[in-house]
Amino acid sequence: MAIQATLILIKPDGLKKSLTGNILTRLSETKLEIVGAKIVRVSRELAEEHYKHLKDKPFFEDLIKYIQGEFHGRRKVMALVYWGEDAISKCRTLAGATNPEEADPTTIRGAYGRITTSGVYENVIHVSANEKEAEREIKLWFKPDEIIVNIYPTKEIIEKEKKVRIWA
Ligand code: DAT
Ligand code: MG
Repeated sequence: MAIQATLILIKPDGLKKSLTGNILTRLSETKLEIVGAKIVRVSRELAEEHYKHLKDKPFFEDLIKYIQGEFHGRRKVMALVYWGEDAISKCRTLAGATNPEEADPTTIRGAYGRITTSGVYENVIHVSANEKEAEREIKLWFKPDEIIVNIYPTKEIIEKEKKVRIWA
């Protein structure tokens, strides 16, 4: 038994189909703690970095378009960090198999996912697959201050002459 963190993304199809509540309700069965949550506009750069291990796959370009929301009208996903005992396997089990047509119907992907006629796996949710991937992905999607527990070591630096947006 290990205390783990995992990145969860509710993908653009999940948001478009108003499945956020259903998905969060299913994930609450794990009794894990949500320690970070936000809506993210996904840049091409972020999408490519997130899926960089799949760069050579024939479906890579569609995957990037899908996670960027190009098939669902708005560039957004909901990103969450779930934290607690065996977080990764608990969330992966609830999410179900990668191929939504093969996923057990009682899982999130089995219940809500589909493969489009052009072959895109619209599988509603992303869950980090292992601890190494979770660390890489959480650090990619979240800043330390956006997570309310100290999962990974941090450091403080002084940043000068940095352009930031504030409320006008
Ligand atoms: P998972 O999301 O279950 O961790 P993965 O990391 O192997 O699966 O792949 C990332 C995403 O890429 C997956 O959620 C859907 C897409 N994908 C994987 N294999 C695919 C395939 N054969 N055809 C189309 N999309 C695929
Ligand atoms: Mg994966």
